[in-house]
Amino acid sequence: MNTEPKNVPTAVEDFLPIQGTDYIEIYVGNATQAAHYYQTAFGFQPIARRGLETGSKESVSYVLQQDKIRLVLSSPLKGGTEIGKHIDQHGDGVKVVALWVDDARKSWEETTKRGAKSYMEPVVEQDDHGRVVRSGIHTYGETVHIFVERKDYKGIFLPGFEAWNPHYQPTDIGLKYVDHMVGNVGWNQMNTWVDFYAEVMGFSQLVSFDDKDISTDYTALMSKVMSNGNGRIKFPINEPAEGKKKSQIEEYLDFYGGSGVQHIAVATDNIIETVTALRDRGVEFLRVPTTYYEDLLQRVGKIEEDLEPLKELGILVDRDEEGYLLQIFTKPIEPRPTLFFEIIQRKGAKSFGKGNFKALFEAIEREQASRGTL
Ligand code: TYF
Ligand code: FE
Repeated sequence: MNTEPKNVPTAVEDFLPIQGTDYIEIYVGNATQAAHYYQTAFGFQPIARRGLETGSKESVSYVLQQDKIRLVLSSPLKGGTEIGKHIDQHGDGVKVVALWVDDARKSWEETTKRGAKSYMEPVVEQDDHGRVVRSGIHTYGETVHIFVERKDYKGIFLPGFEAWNPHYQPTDIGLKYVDHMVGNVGWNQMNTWVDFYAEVMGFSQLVSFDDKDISTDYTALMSKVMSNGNGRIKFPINEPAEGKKKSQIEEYLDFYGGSGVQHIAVATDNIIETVTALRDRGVEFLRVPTTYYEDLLQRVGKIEEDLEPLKELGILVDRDEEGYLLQIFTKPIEPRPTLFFEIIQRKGAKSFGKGNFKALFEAIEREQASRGTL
């Protein structure tokens, strides 16, 4: 692993200050049922919606929230739409990673002048609750970033949406914020997108992993983690590498039909409670062999959690110089082996669980083998 900081910003002003992830929009075949899944299984709360009732004739969107995490689930209401084509090409998948900014117009200007391809010129949307400015740029594959400026807005989500407060409101499961979102990009494209985040968005590189970190027996990949100035946005970028077996990244690219978001890592303050609830609600996780737990405490040292529930749930632990982290990965949540979620609890550690790669990637390989795609 290379921990030398690259592209470290000097004292110059951040040209793209970002407050956090504003929302993640997933294009899905059936937003009505997907909303039920994210409420029931993941404990998201219904917040707002847009559809035929609000005069939206082409598409429907449901907005769900859990603490700082906001999901938008969108489906077409007729054939031939942009959303429908996206679903045909990619299956259900992340279209928009929206970033909360103070100035959406400036964000668009600063990034497009540095080479970003515009997705949406700055637009002002208004209703009784104030005004929102949004703009957007393209990133890898068909994925886009939308900049959202909401400092003059008091509404529930965005103009055009109505409050949605159905009877059915399952309890939340303790998910707090988006920790990181990972992009899988095509062969030899990692550095192109690393440069994009550095030059166009002013991010810097936190760490990199290459195929040697991930022993040749395991599906090979390379990864670099890009972060914005205040560290609230972290985007690891993976590319496949040549290995003995078909890279899990290549499998993703084949099924997704190109580059796209591979996983959304969401943070909790109590991973044992959160994962217990997710499992009870039907979410399935990757499992490592129980031998993983035999030498765990020798490897990571003293931890506050009891070993038994970690082992029972299949939660992984890793330590770095600053502390430790606990993490677990869901199986793909779509018919295609593409998008999945990571649940993460950080106890000081700022890293991404490198010590777990071997066990994790072997678990992924077993899944690939069961699909016949290895
Ligand atoms: O985000 C990360 O880097 C970790 C590890 O296919 C990881 O969650 C990396 C690649 C991958 C699955 C997990
Ligand atoms: Fe991750």
